[in-house]
Amino acid sequence: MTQTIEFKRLTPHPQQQNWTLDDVAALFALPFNDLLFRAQQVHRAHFDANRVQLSTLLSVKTGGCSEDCGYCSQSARHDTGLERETLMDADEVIEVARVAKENGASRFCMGAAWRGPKTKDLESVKKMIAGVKALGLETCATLGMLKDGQAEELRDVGLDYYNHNLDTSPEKYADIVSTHSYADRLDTLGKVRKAGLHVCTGGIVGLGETRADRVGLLAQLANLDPQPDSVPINNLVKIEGTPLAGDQAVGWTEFVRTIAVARITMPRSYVRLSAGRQQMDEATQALCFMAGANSIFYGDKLLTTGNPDVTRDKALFDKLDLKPL
Ligand code: SAM
Ligand code: DTB
Ligand code: SF4
Repeated sequence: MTQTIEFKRLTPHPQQQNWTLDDVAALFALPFNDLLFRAQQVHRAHFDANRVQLSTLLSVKTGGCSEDCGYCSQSARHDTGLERETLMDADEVIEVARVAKENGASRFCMGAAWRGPKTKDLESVKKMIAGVKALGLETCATLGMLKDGQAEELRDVGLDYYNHNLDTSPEKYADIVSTHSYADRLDTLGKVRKAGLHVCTGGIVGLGETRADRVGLLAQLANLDPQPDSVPINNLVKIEGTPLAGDQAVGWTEFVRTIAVARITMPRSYVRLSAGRQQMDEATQALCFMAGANSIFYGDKLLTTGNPDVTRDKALFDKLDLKPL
């Protein structure tokens, strides 16, 4: 006999902010098709399922970072062969942003390989942000940990979003990074929220974490109050010379599940299918969109590694009848 599974029609509901680990684990454990179906229902209750937001990334200060994040090409503690670069000129950054806008991006994200910005650096970054904002783009920055007052300074020159990822579960974090703590990450997110900036925070799949760690990460993100505006889910890009380069990759179904559970637990957030798309086939990307991803990094480069080129992404959007937001 065929088993029929009944689903309640989902209507927009108030944000559930008390996701227990068991709730989140139960979503992960659903049969794959049931999970995707639920994720699509939630997605369609809150978003146009055929529109995807496009963010372009630029590394404005590359390499030589004091931190020891085990996945990162930019840590001074790993021998990855990456050339260090000093902070870019604001004019150069603004020109890259102008081209990104011409190509169809709606948000421009500036990343710096810092533990956090020093006062002098912040002045230069503020010029970049003001210039990018003046082009009519949404602005995002990811500069590491912030001190009191810095988020307000960034807001005042036109910063819209601040990205600061929790990366993994609280239990796993110390295996990945020793130079700062999970509490430090949460502290910066609090400062960002308090300044009224939009919060962008997510994590990485493929750090050698267990499913319980993925559950723990998503429960942390979903229980932020309010929930993050934007949730990047990265698939680890393996960088030779980093401690995590040899880890077993997570299977594509588990990656798609992670996107689907992020969508269900954070119904109003933009869930970004982030790093790792260059290594992912188109069918898996399509499943991620089906699972509720509605944002991508768009442009030939992420920070230090490649991303599908713009023509390839335009072709993929055509095949899937997706339109940029
Ligand atoms: N230094 C700042 C910080 O750590 O917040 C900003 C830049 S840092 C490179 C931004 C995020 O990129 C990290 O938190 C991590 O989630 C992601 N990331 C870095 N390297 C990655 C890799 N090899 N694969 C996937 N995601 C990566
Ligand atoms: C995020 O979650 N992913 C982006 C962005 N936020 C800053 C960074 C991905 C970096 C991938 C590896 C690299 O290119 O260095
Ligand atoms: Fe530095 Fe950020 Fe890379 Fe960590 S993730 S090493 S803080 S650039």
